[in-house]
Amino acid sequence: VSVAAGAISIRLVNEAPVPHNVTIAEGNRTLASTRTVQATTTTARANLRPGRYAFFCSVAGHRQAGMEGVLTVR
Ligand SMILES: [Cu+2]
Repeated sequence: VSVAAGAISIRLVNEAPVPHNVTIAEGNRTLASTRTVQATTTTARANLRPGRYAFFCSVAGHRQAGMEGVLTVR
C-alpha cells in the first residue's frame, strides 16, 4: 500500500463478526489506529511523513496470523 505524505484517511470495512482494527506504527511507536470494530466500518486520520511503516491489526494474535503489511508514504 502506498499513499502521498501528509494528511491521510484510513477506512476499515470489517464485515466479519470478528473484531479487527488497522494500526500504523514506526517501530514500537503507534502513529495512528482505527477503533477495533466488528461488522461495521470505521475511519481514522493520520498525518504521515515519507517513509516505510508497518500496518497491522493489533487484536491479540492477528498480526502473527498474517494481518500485516508495509505502508509506503511518498
Ligand atoms: Cu484482526
